[in-house]
Amino acid sequence: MCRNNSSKILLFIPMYNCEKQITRVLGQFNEEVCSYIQEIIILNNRSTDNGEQAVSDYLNEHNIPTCVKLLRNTENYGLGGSQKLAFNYAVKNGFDYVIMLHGDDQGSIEDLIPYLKRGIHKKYDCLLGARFMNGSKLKGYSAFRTFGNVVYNILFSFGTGMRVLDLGSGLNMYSTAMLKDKFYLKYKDNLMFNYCMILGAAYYKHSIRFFPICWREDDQVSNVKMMNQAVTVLKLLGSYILNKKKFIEAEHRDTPVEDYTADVIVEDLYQG
Ligand SMILES: Nc1nc2c(ncn2[C@@H]2O[C@H](COP(=O)(O)OP(=O)(O)O)[C@@H](O)[C@H]2O)c(=O)[nH]1
Ligand SMILES: [Mg+2]
Repeated sequence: MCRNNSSKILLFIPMYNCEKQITRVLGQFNEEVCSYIQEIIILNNRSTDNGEQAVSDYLNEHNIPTCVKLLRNTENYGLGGSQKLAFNYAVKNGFDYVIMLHGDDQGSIEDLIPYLKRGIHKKYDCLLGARFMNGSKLKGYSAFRTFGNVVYNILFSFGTGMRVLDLGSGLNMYSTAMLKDKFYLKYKDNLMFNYCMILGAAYYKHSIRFFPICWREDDQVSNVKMMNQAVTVLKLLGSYILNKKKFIEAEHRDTPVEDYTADVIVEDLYQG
């Protein structure tokens, strides 16, 4: 039996080569947190480490008080591809909201709980975790990296005409009502998917609320190639500003994927 609350909420954890951190992420799902979440899916994006084993061992030894599934993507779809897969899954399975929490333990689901408690998520299309606003806490980020992010937030704020406080943290929540028409399918499949989501939100005038989060970088390995990404992101913003409609309708993937699919590896049903 799965949990039953007023809104049906899916939480997904994109996992790629983070076997050391993933069990710490799973350790965040205590009774209170799980009282808001009907199902957790861990999406293994074809990791080359033992993340899957770490997850299934953890599930054997611990009891997470909600339904948990471990899925393995048919191919490595990139972080954006995993997000699309999770969005599609949420829409198809009748969830009202979908939360993303990165698998490498940089953030905490606890930061979102006060908003769920007060039902604030129901008033917005997106609740987006922000690393660079009043109340946020950063650990292990260099001043240069923080500065760069703040500059990009300002550029995107000008380019989109809405206040952008983070272009893509690892803790976000979306309403599936807004995702239903799958406007995101042609966005980039890599780490730049979230930048496209911000531009899409500006175009479609989604209602967004940023909320402060704690974000740490201790033993995680970031796959972001900073300089390379900085240039590509600017080009993305430039092409949006030049022709918004064209940007929204364009194919942004290098290799379009017909269908984002995954196999269920472990299914841990909660006997509430
Ligand atoms: N880099 C990368 N991360 C992925 C992929 N699929 C899922 N992820 C997860 O996405 C999250 C973000 O990736 P990461 O490299 O840590 O980027 P950063 O934290 O934004 O610097 C992590 O939790 C990864 O485990 C993928 O194909 N590539
Ligand atoms: Mg990370």
